[in-house]
Amino acid sequence: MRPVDVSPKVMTLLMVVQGQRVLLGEKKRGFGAGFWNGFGGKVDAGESVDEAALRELREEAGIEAVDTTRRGLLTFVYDDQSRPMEVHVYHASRFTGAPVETEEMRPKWWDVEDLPFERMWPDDEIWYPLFLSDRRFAGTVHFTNTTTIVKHDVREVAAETLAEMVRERDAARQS
Ligand code: 6OG
Repeated sequence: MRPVDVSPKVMTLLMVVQGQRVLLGEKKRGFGAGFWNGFGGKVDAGESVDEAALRELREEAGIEAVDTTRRGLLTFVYDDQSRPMEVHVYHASRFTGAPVETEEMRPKWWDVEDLPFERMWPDDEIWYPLFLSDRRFAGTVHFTNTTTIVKHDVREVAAETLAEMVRERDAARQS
């Protein structure tokens, strides 16, 4: 019998923040359709996580970020899906091009004081305050029925701790 694959799906998530405004996209299809979210998706074979973050932003919003930084590492565990998700969260403030609607996403600028949390993944309310105040963060969120949070341990971490966690995950994937 083939062993069950429980390695996490490695994903990216990038939000562009300019002063008081955040660029989000309304997901038009697939996992999380109907939710407003940053831009991202699966890391392809042979691609670094950083490269994937830029590619997904390009594919989903038609823009090129020029100053991305890593901000968070989130693991999502679901009781109704076979594999957890490892989401690498990025921040950018500068980009070239103009956001356009794509097959996947409808982009729109939101005021940071007026984010549509009722139409976003429920974990966002936990980590956006850290993200928007330029902190680094990490942790695991456990879901039941895909979207209900059962428990979480997301917390602020030092930049060096985040970098070390990322190095460990990279090494685990390559082994
Ligand atoms: P595709 O299926 O389009 O990638 N994602 C989440 N984002 C937030 N904010 N919260 C979650 O809570 C999420 N679960 C997944 C990762 C899906 C995109 O959705 C993000 C990817 O950017 C559970 O390839």
